[in-house]
Amino acid sequence: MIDKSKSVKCFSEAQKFIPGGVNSPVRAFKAVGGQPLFIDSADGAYLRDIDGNEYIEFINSWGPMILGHKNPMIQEAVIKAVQGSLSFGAPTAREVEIAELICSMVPSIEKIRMVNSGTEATMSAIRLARGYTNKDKIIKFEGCYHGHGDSFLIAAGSGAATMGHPDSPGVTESVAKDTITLPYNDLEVVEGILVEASDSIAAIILEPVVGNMGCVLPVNGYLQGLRELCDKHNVLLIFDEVMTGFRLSRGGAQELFGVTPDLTTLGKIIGGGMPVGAYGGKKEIMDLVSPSGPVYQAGTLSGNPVAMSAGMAMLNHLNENPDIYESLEATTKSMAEGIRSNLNDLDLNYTINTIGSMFSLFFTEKPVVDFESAKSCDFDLFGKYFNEMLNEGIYLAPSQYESLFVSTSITTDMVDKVVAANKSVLASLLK
Ligand code: HOZ
Repeated sequence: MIDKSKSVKCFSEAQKFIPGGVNSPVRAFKAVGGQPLFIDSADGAYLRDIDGNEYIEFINSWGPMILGHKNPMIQEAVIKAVQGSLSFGAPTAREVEIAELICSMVPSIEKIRMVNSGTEATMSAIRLARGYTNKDKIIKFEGCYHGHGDSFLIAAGSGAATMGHPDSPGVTESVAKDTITLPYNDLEVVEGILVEASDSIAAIILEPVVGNMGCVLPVNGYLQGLRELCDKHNVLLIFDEVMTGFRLSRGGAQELFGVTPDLTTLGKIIGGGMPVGAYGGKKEIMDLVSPSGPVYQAGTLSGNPVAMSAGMAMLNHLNENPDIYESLEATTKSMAEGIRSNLNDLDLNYTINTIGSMFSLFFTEKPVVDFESAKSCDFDLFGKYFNEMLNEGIYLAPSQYESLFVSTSITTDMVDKVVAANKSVLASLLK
């Protein structure tokens, strides 16, 4: 057994001063029945905890550390920016450069506004959609997670589902009534609602590939079908690409699937891992944002010079090295194939979903295509599996409702280690 005593002590201290001992719920390991590790540092594909244990990791700050930790290029950019001060609350040329770069990389984005988190991005995007269409309601899908804005904490995935509160107390009835929740991957049900009520619906928001009920892919034609329905019924289509943006391809899921949303929300990857979010889309819609238009949204730390510099280094690198995506996909596929062949030798119900560098192993025999099927997993087995993998030095996402993210720092040897650990852990759990 590895020594986690410093983490144990830190967690007990943390619980005195921080609700649940953590600043974001999934990290508490509550769903897997364990004890959270307190991280000291990370390098490449390795996380190091305060007890000095090292783990090959697949969280990567929930996506943005696509180049692994301590990337020298990004660190250099940050150090240089810090030397010029931490924040101005006034415009910088760097914001213009990164806006131009993002507009050139993401097909649907003609104008973009920086904010500080994915949550801010989605809250602002639906306000804008309401301002543009003069309609109040939005459609979201069960198990999709769009941050912790009130309108989205209804049938929400990620930590909300993990903690057993997909509908959060504190969200007023009057807010909740403006969010229509529907099952993911079912076009017919969307069409039914739009035929009935499109006069009151401003936008459909979704994760084009879901990362927050585990990794769940859109079925063939689903994204195209939503695009057509939105056009037909005068409803905006918003892709929440906080997880998929710059991860599935340079232009995100929208480029991969060839479907152009009206608005896109982006997250921490555009800050190279620093706290950043953004929303962007068609000029005609974005020009309604203040000060060019009346839809208000603001923030002193928006476009922060340090975060913009880190993001610029990251995005330039991804833009100039598109082969990264093929190699990330190859690594992820080889891990998935190794695990599949292990599991076929065991008496175990499972489903693997993978796309690009996103990956989920679900302990269910059902294909996982929506929240209902994700809920059918054996969560007890997942908790045991997670903790045993941790003991083997492999840090997975501490919830069945989260995707794994592969970074370019994962080597073939590491994949072999993960596949071997997966086999021995599951064989012993199923004995
Ligand atoms: N809700 C995040 C993943 N989908 C987890 C955030 C965190 O704990 O950092």
